[in-house]
Amino acid sequence: MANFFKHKTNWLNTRMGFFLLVVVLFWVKTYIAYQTEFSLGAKGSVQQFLLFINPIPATLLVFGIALYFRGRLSYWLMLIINVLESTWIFANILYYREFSDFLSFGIMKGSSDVGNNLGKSLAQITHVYDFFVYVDIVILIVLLVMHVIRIDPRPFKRRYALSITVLSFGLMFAEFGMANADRSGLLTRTFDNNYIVKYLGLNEYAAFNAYQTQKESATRASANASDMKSVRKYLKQNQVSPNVSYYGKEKGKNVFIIHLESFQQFLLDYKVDGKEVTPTLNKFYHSKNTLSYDNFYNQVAQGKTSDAEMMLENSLFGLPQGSAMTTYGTQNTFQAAPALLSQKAGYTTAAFHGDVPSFWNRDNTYKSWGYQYFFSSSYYTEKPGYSVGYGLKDKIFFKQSAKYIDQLPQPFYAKLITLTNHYPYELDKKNTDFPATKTGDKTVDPYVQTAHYLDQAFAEFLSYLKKAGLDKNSVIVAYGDHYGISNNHRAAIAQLLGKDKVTSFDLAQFQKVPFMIHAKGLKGGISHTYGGEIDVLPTLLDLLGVKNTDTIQFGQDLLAKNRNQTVAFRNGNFVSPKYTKLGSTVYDTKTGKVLTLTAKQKQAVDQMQNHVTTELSLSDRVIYGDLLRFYTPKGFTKVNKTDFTYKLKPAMEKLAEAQEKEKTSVMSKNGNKNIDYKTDAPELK
Ligand code: GP9
Ligand code: MN
Repeated sequence: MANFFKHKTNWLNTRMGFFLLVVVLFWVKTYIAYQTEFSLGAKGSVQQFLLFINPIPATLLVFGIALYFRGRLSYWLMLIINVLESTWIFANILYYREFSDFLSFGIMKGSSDVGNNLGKSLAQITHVYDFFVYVDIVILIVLLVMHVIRIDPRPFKRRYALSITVLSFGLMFAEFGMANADRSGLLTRTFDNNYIVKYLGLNEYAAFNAYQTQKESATRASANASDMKSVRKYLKQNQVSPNVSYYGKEKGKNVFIIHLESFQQFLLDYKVDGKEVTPTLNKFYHSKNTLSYDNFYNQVAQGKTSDAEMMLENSLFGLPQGSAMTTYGTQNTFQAAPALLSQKAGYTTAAFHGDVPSFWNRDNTYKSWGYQYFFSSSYYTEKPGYSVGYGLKDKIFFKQSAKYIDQLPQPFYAKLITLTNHYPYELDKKNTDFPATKTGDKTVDPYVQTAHYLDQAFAEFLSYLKKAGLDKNSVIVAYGDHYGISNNHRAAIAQLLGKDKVTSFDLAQFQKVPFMIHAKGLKGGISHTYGGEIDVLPTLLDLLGVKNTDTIQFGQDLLAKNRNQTVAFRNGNFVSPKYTKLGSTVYDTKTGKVLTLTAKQKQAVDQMQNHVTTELSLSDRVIYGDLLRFYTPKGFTKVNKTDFTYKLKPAMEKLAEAQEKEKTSVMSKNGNKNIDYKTDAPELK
């Protein structure tokens, strides 16, 4: 064996030869770890290819440092770097096993209350085979010690070392270019750590995370309690009193938040070939027991769904860039809907979503928000054909969610995030029984088909609620998170709206999404008040009679009489009943005409702009500075993330225990049987 090596592989006795051997072994090892230890979800040839090659650039760069050093030292350094790099993989394997996510520097610093209990469980989750990540190092050491590979004492040319460094940077840029072409906004929108590792690799992820953590902790460190004072002062000045005829009217009822993915207001009552796209939602919208809004706007930015969630459950705006859930969801202190409702009114709180839990960092953020349960992909049965795009098809998702809803002690707060009506609006033939629109724009035309499918799924869910008796004691909130058709499709939008062309004003109005609150006996009707996602939490809390006068919320109850109807878009533009301001242009909201302002009008518009800019920047200050750590409303206890686990087994045990203790779940009241959920989903036949 030794002879074989000596004879055949003289090149291994050169510095470059040994370096390449180290790099290749490390590359192969990383790739094996990718495939066996992480679920990165590489789909299609581009992603598979990037996953395969992505360890190379960083490995060349980092291990290449050793080439700048002489003789033995250089060999030593290669091994030391290997130990460090392998330990990074090792630590991530363990962390991922427990949290389905990669380690972040914020967590490693163990700063204050993040404590993920990692230390305690480390021994339990380590497997013997995990140490395989060190195998190549052992082999290399043996080969060197046995002199199978000889150390090359000759000085290594600086030029060559430099070439390797330059090459590694070149490869890194190429890799980033390809990744960004496949997933634009990879680093600016910060969807999911899995994505960064899948596309760029573990080292690049580490570098990006270190940069982000450093930026965050700098702003966090410079913030102080007096910043909170100015926020509170502002909120106090802008406080409105709730509507007495609605305050507390729905006290103690269960709450369903139905997140209608990418669902725009124009879809309601919209017809294609004479057929309603969403007959059930239309009925729901017009019901005398539904409070509906026809001037309700989405206010999201790059964080899309996550921005909507942030606003809905915290009444804090998303950030101008990236996703607040991803960047601040793990570390920051929150006083979100789930925590408020469970602490102040004894609610069980649960989120449901048919995608992986790491997307938008939900698995961490939801703990910070106080969600007791998060039913995500691992809780759902997955078979070929069950999923499309990001995850489970809505009909299957709702059906499988019901068996968990049955088990929640009442009252509960349950958020169900649908998925099928998401760009690119793909759906198989057997689920498509609705005509596409005929604008000729391929992205736009199938939108109504997936919206129709979502409507059918919603109809099935409503039938289930009725069957379970939940229609009587629940408030059902349904809302669209953001646009489905982006502004890049002007011509198609014009056709959909039956206009010759659309102006910027039309596009701003196109940002309306449904917002509906339904409950048995609730005095409904379509309200024309202007509002947006930021206003949902105060509205809901008032309806439930949960005190929120001392909470940090930037929205206002939509039912309040004297509320401010200026709706901020995240870029500082705004809509109001009178004026719509987009950039420097002001429109008359009633007619859509551009206005030349009189001095008096200008004063009014300036005042509104001032309001918008102030609320956005104060909300940002709360998130950037983690200001909620400085202020806890009376009767509220800071959320402790370690109270929650979203791992299937322990979470289900906890739920069983809670059910046994409280005996208020639908199942407890139904002879411990699930409600029979009816669906016409062809996959389940
Ligand atoms: C993914 C889903 C989609 O889990 O929520 O998010 P979006 O792309 O709409 O922001
Ligand atoms: Mn969305």
